Amino acid sequence: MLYPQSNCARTVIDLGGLWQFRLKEGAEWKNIAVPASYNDQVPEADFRNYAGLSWYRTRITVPAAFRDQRVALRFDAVTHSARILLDGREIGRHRGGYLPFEIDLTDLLPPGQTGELTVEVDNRINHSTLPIGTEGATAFFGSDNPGITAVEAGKKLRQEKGVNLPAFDFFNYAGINRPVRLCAMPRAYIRDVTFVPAMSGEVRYAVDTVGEGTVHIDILDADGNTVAQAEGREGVAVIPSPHLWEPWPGTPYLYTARISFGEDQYLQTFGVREVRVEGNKFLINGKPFYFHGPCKHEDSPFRGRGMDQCVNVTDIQLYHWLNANCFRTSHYPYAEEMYALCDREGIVIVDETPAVGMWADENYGWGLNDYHAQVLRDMIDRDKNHPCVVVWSLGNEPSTDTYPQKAYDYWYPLYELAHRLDPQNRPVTLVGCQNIYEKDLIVPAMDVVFINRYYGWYNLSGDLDTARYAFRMELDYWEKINKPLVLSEYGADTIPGLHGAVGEMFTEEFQQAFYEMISQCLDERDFVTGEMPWNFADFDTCQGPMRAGGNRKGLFTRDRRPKMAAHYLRHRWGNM
Ligand code: GCB
Repeated sequence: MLYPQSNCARTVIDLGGLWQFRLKEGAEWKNIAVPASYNDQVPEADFRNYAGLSWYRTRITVPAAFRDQRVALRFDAVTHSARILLDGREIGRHRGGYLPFEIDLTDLLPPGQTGELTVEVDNRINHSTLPIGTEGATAFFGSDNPGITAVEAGKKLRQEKGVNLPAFDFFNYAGINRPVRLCAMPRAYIRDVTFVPAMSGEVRYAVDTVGEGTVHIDILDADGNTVAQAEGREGVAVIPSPHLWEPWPGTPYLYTARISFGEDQYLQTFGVREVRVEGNKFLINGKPFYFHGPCKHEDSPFRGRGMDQCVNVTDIQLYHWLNANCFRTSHYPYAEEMYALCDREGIVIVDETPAVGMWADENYGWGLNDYHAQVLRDMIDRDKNHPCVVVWSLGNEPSTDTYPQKAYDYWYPLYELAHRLDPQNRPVTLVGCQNIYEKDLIVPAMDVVFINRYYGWYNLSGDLDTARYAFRMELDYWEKINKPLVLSEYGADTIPGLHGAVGEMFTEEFQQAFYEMISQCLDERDFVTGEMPWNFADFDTCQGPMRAGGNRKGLFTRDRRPKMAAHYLRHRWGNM
């Protein structure tokens, strides 16, 4: 789905601002900011902990000037599912909280008219959603002491109340998290574009259109000069001696394709770069690439998971400060603005579906296969043209060792599907949990092995010498698999300002010593192609006995102040 664009043929009206919000049936309507999560905008426990349907409303007008145009209402993300009503009548629905959807308004609200728009939001998570909820059975942290009569009775009561218990470690922020826009374009229009550039300068392309017309393409360099042209809905344009898109610290050179179709026009940026796995190397433009940068969350004070360009820019500038070159969109696709920014800044992205929390049981995958495939399809469709995206991640930390064959049967078809869907055929991974790795069939079957490991934190806690010994032993195992390996999470909760001459867990000294120890193990191995600490910044989670004010494994605090370990990694990565 194309990102909304204002140009000589198209107009976009941003519908962000103050809307009205009702948390539940019968509650009063309150002012609420859009886009942003609703949870932290009102200081009431209900807003934080609510599980169920809520409603947003505002009035929208289609300008009279949009006569004879196609008009669409575009939601970049409503978490986790949405029902859209116009003057009380349902006009659309969408399942899934991190990808865009569009409703054609052309015949529903004529130019010059105003209507009341209602967005019904459902924030509930369970075995039929991505990310997954535990269905009230067990909280993510805390064992809920199975078997104790009174605790079991409490769990039952909790389940009846209808609470959200995430099977994942980030706060279940909900609402209209990303922009809402009214988009006008000619009736005969460009529906989608696909670009597959090669280092030779050959750019394969396809343009999907609706209505009558012919397609013409001009490819412009960064100075606006036309360097190639093509005619027709698909074909090849050739850029003579192209500038390559290179990740930081190289130059992330971007071209723009100006696509004309009848009266419509769309400008698509793309980069000329190739991504490939060869033996145990990950290659960008034929050169070995070493991933080094912390994983992220979309998380900031007040707005929760709400899109904010200022936060995005600040974060990416801090990646530059860190001398980092990448992140993973743990644990869901991010706002489209972030990918466009990373295209320009040369920050490489591992793009992840929201499949997190898939624990093992007899009924592995809870029948999510088709829906998961749809989400993967929509994510690849949305992000396929971004040069910054170099790996697709099918999901995070499913159980893969309790029912190894069931896990393989669930995930392998998704792996194949990702390869079939992606016109650029990027490498695919599934991020593995710390587990009985010898039993795991699916994680080693990926193009690049991504493993999350917490030696010295969740296990062998605090004893970094023993942790080093154990981690080295596991690396011996992976060395034999002979694929590129990325340590895709490792980290230690750290309270900023907590110090110790002897660095114990939670001190800044411990966090730094932990990273020094792991770095030492990684530096010994040739097949290791990346290190992605957990996490860029402290972030909000649901409350629990292991979370004091959220997850504190950030290299930065939640308000983006560096801890000691950030200085250490900045120095390490600066010397790479
Ligand atoms: C993990 C998860 C991540 C958690 C992290 C932690 O393995 O992938 O979502 O936040 O561990 O800090 O426990």
